[in-house]
Amino acid sequence: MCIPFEPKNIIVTGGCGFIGSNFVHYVVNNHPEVHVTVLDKLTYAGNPENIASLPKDRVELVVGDICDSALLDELIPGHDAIVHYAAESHNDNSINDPFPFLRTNVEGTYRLLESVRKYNIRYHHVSTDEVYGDLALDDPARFTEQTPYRPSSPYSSTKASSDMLVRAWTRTYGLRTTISNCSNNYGPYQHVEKFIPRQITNIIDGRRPKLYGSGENVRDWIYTEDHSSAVWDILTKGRIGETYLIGADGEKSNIEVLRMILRAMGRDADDFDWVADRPGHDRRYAIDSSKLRRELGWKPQHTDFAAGLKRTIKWYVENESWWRQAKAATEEKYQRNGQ
Ligand code: NAD
Ligand code: TDX
Repeated sequence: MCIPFEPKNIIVTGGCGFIGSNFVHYVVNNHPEVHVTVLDKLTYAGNPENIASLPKDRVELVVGDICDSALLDELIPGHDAIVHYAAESHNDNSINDPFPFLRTNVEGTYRLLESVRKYNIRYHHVSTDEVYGDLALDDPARFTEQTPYRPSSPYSSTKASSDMLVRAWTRTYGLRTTISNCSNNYGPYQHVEKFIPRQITNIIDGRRPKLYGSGENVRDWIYTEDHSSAVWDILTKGRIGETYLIGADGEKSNIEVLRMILRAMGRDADDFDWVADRPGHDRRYAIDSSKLRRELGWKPQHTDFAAGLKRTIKWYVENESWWRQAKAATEEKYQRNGQ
């Protein structure tokens, strides 16, 4: 029988990004006894507005780099857990310029692990299903915790490397860690470089959405808040040294998702452009999350994808000021790539 871990002071790295900030909101809303220190470098993907509405006595923002060991030494004492979200997270960027991915995703994780070792605090590592590579479109299999690592992109190879560091530091130094590998997240506050927000904001701007390759690639979608509740359950109830896959049975092809967006926004389902494919484009991701459900009793709450997509579209329509600044530069970058 596992005794639940009851953290009071946690550090959330990358807490101004899309998923990290959702987790901060989740903790503030559901666990009034917990104080959160967000450590975020505020790269192009980090926006302090994402957590600005939260009470200052519950959430403190420290602007800094996870690669800065001196800062970690200052920050960590007095905290009882780190939940590590900070990363360079976009596959297309990793293909154009892999180095920032090596630095933040690999060196950053190394720096954190060394500090965790020094101060002996609980560590949860947020990773991705992409470490397992891809599945064929007609393969009935899904990823499990036993699937061998086979990353395809510079991004996923750095995430896989970071997972390996966590496993090695856990076994060698006895750190108290867990790892989660989650499928594709969607919802408000996602950067406009990513598939769903890019298409929604293109339509708002009167541009045609852009579909890579054949459009048949499959992603397994989960609403961000369900990812956050799963990470909380793993942090507090997960078995030390274990990996848990997080997914909500949300497989859909890209063309299916795009047509749902077009219809929900009152446009013709064929009103989009086919563009150059992503090099090495993973075909299909699919998660079997039965270990997490069985062991920790976790269940996703937002499984109606059409409803989640409508909420997400509404948010982008109503929060143009949040994304407007990033849109032009993002599209220029895509245009240079023929995408
Ligand atoms: P994001 O790009 O929206 O946010 C990343 C955050 O990390 C930003 O706030 C950024 O400023 C911060 N950051 C980057 N480098 C940093 C550094 N060196 N030091 C401190 N902060 C730094 O990413 P996201 O989509 O929210 O993803 C968060 C995590 O979840 C990542 O680890 C990612 O691999 C993982 N993940 C994402 C998905 C997805 O669908 N987006 C799915 C599974 C797992
Ligand atoms: O304009 C586009 N057109 C298009 O067809 C974009 C931006 C993407 N795509 C395709 C590529 C993918 O098959 O849509 C799919 C989703 O693309 P992304 O949003 O870039 O996500 P993906 O590459 O699947 O990776 C995401 O999920 C796993 C996150 O970005 C990662 O951080 C996470 O680890």
